[in-house]
Amino acid sequence: MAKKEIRIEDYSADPAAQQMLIRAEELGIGTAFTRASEMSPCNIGGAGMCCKQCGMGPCRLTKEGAVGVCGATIDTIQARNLVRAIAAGAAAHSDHGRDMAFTLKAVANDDADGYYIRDVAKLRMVASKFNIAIEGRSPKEIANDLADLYIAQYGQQRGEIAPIIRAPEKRQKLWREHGVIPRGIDREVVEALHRTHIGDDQDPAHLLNHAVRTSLADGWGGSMMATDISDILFGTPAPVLGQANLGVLKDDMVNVVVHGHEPTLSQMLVAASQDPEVIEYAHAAGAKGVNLAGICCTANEILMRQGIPAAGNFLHQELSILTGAVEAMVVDVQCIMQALVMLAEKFHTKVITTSPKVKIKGATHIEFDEHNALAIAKQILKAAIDNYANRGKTQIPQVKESLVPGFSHEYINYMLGGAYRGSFRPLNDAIMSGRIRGVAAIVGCNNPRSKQDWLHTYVTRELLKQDVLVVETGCGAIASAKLGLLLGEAGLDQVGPGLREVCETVGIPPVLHMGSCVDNTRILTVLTQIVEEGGLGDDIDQVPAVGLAPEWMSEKALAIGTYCVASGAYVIFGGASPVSGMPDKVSDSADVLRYISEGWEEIYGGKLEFIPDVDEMIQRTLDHIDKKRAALGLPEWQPERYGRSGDARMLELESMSLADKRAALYGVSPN
Ligand code: SF4
Ligand code: MSK
Repeated sequence: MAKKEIRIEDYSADPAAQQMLIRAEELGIGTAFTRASEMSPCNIGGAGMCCKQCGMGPCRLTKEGAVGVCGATIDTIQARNLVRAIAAGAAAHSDHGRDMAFTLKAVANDDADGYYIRDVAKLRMVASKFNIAIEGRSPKEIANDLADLYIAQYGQQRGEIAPIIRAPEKRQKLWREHGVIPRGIDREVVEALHRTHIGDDQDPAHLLNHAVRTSLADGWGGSMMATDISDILFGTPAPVLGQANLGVLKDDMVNVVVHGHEPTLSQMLVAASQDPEVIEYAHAAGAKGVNLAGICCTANEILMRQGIPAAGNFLHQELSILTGAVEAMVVDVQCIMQALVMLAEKFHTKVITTSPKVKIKGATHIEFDEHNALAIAKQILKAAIDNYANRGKTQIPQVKESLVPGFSHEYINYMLGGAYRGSFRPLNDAIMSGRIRGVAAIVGCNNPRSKQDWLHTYVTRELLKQDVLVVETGCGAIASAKLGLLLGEAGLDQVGPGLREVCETVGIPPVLHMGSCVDNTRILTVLTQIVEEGGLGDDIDQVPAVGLAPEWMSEKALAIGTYCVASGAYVIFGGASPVSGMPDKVSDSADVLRYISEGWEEIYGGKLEFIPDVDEMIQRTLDHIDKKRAALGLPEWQPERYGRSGDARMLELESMSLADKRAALYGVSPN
């Protein structure tokens, strides 16, 4: 059968990406986009029907009633594969949190040159949640205790991890009843690996119960702690002007792209790039200075705090090197493609690995150490500057958009009432009245198996038209940024009338950028605060809200999806299900699929579904929101009731004669 020809426009919805893909084609260079189209996914492994847990396999279960050499059934194999993926995702996020906790400890003990406690208010707020004494103590004393507490969550063997107390009380009780509160973060990840070893846990429901516990160790544990400490050390995000897309790279500057996840590295590179010594060094090399730009979640970390531009999301990592204008791509952990090194060899770009956990053959390794961070950051930037002279022909797409990121839950609380009356009340009221129909969190990665950014932005736009307030994190947020949806009023002509009124009144964009992928915990906090504010039920599963990851690809996404489900949310993933099985061939293969949807819904009120059809994804989101509204006794969504106040009304009045205006405002006849 002839292979279907793929056009560049089918690879990405982003014009900057399209330009770079044309360049790649001209230069005969492959990218993740072309590799994905050349390599079909394995339909056995992809459906979760392959087990390689021991040397008797791999076993591929493709026939009705088939079992592995050890007798494992397809539902056991699928559940095991899913548990392992969730454990890997939880491990990645939580290990990030662990490194942040060690950095906090070092800062508290004057052993981390260049780092400071920037947000003392957040430090005091978080510490007081755990009954750490704050009055009469210095920030470093408090930080030392908090760091000790957080570090202890990893090795704790019994009891409950401390941050779980931040969930609604009813939810905590439910988790206790089902025995899924994590005892210690490392313990749950280790147990996930143990249980899925050959000859261990072979009851799918029991295995999936542990998947929930492991994911909670991520969402209400490692990730939440990572977010807390990032805010304490680098500042809690508040709105700031930024830019996104490859057009942020500069022809006359040394371009350093920082890619990965941990802000300890990227924040220090920001500081070093502004150091007079480094700027002088760049000038001496003939450049105007050092231009720092981010990729993936590290981009979000520095974008939402300092407004450092984002060169793009996950699938932009290769494309940025293809511009020929990147002197160094500095990476730490997670979502870094090995292909970068081979690609960089074709240009002058230096790929610099920095984490003791991540080396890539062929890359330059300059190990980062938080105890000596500023000096190492300067060394990295100088290596990039030295490489400026090797730059050849460049092609930087002149495509970029402005955006306003930085909507932490603290800022949302503040923006809804100011310093003295900060509150979630206006948001709850807007949902209760129907001005806002519900909330959607659209998060997660890019995946070259679907057109880059298209699913993200299509779902976002369609939900905005339906008065659904959208919050975003990770690569999804950068997708919306590239489309101009994160810029105040610029996106308001695309939203429903009720949501528009709210955005105009509060002065916010219709899509709120809430951070990186560990910052999905901010969304958990927002949902908890909505519950605590009152009027929308007494637990997260009652809030008219849905989580979506239309272009997911990483194991971390599966961990995030699962902790959101366990927290009570309906979560929809786009693309292929890793536990789909082949229902036409294997009769029991739908068990796991059913369990993570109907089974989890029965227990937790949230469910996980994989829906490849985008319109169905949107419809199910709206149906769920409306179902939750009805269950709360809220009025049906009636958009025609809104849209005649706020800026729209002011503009309408402005165009009227004085007499008509009086009639409209006071009911006085023009005659
Ligand atoms: Fe096959 Fe069982 Fe070994 Fe898996 S654990 S590879 S199903 S024999
Ligand atoms: S970086 S996990 S591709 S969101 Fe967090 Fe983006 Fe997904 Fe990596």
